[in-house]
Amino acid sequence: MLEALNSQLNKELYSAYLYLAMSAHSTRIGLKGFANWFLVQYQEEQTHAMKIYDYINDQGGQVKLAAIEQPPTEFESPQEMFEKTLEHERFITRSINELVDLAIAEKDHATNIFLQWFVTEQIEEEGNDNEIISKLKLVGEGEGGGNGLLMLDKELAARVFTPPAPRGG
Ligand code: OFO
Repeated sequence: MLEALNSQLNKELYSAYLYLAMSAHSTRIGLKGFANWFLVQYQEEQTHAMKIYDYINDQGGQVKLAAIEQPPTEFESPQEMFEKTLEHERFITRSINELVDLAIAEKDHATNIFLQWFVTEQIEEEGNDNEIISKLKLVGEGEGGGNGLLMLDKELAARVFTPPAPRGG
């Protein structure tokens, strides 16, 4: 279980890295709202990683930090970024589900309960990505797609990072 949790910790750090790369790309192409959305996502992923880090420590396990894979640096379009995001989140969802399966198989009730937060979080993440992809498709199809994209950029600029409640609080 410990090995699988350390592997998930690495996946969460990669998620953060991937969204930071998308934020940088969005800034470069002039979409500040998209850049903000991905920067907030980067911050959220760091909190996911730290939740696992803290849990391993709390359980007296050994945190093992492995190399973080390099994320892509080029993306064809905003839609491609969100399609890649959804694809990645589906991969993370499968990974979390496998962790839950393992916790159940090992009768590790504490880890099973700990992982339920992630199960719920993945529903929200995939839902957000699907919603933005739908909007991007609408924008792409209509005339004056550029205007629609700028409106969506404005909407994504409003996303704010909310730090998780302090531990034990
Ligand atoms: Fe995107 O939820 Fe963590 O990885």
